[in-house]
Amino acid sequence: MNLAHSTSLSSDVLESPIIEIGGTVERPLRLDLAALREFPSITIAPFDLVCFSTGRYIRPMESYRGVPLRVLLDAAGVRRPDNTDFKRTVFLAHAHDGYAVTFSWHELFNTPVGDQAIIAYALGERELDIEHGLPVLVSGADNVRAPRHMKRLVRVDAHVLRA
Ligand SMILES: Nc1nc2c(c(=O)[nH]1)N[C@H]1C(S)=C(S)[C@@H](COP(=O)(O)O)O[C@H]1N2
Ligand SMILES: [Mo]
Repeated sequence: MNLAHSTSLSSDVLESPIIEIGGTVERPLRLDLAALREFPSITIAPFDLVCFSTGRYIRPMESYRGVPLRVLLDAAGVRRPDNTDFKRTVFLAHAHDGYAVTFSWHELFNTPVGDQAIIAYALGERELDIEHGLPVLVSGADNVRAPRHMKRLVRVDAHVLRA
């Protein structure tokens, strides 16, 4: 029996997911599910999941509940006093499988997209589990939803782009 393999399998499937907020922030965060639930949560409206690349209709999604991404970014300290770097900051969100998507500071903090970009832990009446993507990073205001419906988010890093 391959012990290393079985150890990584069990930590994948059984352990509660951890989310990290890092990169160019004042206070990097490392949150388990219990810590995530301490933050104020919102729900987003049900929507149809559609793939951007193929136009394929995937399935209807019920209302997700979770913590707005910008709430966590604020907790991590994205804006620094006497510094306008935030205007050139983008956030790269990484999933367990290497899938990654961007958000910009402006869309999260200064457009309606930010009102509905959440890290979700519940769907309809049910708690999500890892099999259903827990935790799902979902952008509820996107025109086509699948690209930023990211299953198994692991971290979000702030990057300040150079002009
Ligand atoms: N973690 C992760 N989330 C992801 C993806 C991925 O590759 N990895 N692909 C996205 C894309 S392009 C699509 S079309 C949908 C596919 O959703 P499904 O796998 O639930 O059918 O998931 C989105 N979320
Ligand atoms: Mo897709």
